[in-house]
Amino acid sequence: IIGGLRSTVESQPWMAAIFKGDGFICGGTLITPCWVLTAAHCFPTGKRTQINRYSVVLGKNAINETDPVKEQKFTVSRLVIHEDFDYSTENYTHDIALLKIEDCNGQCAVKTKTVRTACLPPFQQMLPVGFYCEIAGYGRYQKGTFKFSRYLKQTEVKLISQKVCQRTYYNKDEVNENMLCANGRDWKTDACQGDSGGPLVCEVNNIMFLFGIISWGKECAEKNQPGVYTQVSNYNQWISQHTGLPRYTAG
Ligand code: 4AZ
Repeated sequence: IIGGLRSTVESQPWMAAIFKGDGFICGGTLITPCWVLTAAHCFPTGKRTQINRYSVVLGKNAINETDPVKEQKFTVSRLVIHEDFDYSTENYTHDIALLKIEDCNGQCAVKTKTVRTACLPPFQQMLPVGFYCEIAGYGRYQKGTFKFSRYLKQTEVKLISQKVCQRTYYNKDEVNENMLCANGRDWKTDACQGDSGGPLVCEVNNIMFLFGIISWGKECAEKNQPGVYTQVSNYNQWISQHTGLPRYTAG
């Protein structure tokens, strides 16, 4: 996250950190005790992904430190990458994947002060243009350096109209109705490399809903180059089909 603030898992308790071996690769969001939603492009496609190399940590404030009181650690028992996600098209449509998590006793996540689910928005719900939401991640924190943040960060971003995003900032081949765009105040704050897969959550009636998955963007925090997110409310059916969740879950 470029700009914004240092965050804590207490304020982003749905935040998941995804690792391949010992290396941090992507963010994710806990949507049920057993399932984390993330970006498809976090995983190699083509060959069969080896799920035994991945792990997920919930309740993590700092990437290089472990806090056994706050954290819950899991292996991945299933990885579902969207069938129509295709790297080779150089278009990130359907950038969505699900991880089923399981601890060493075969259990899923337990709700605590630092671990909690985010809700899925109702099918095809759209928020008004200009609505402020928040994003969080452990990714790059400065333009110009490739270092990832040691600590979880968060920032506020404002939703942009799809048409303006397609016509003014990007083009129709790049941005489609399965994506949403958002920019930070004065284009100075944004998601960046390493934040992919993480949450864009919006508060509606005091409930935090996962409206977006951090997906891509040209550069980070550059004027007229908004962050692009997977539009989660287009995927309720896909999510329920793979997790067995009801299509609309609030609370
Ligand atoms: C990335 O590479 C990435 N500025 C994610 C988000 C943005 C740019 C790049 C948005 O994971």
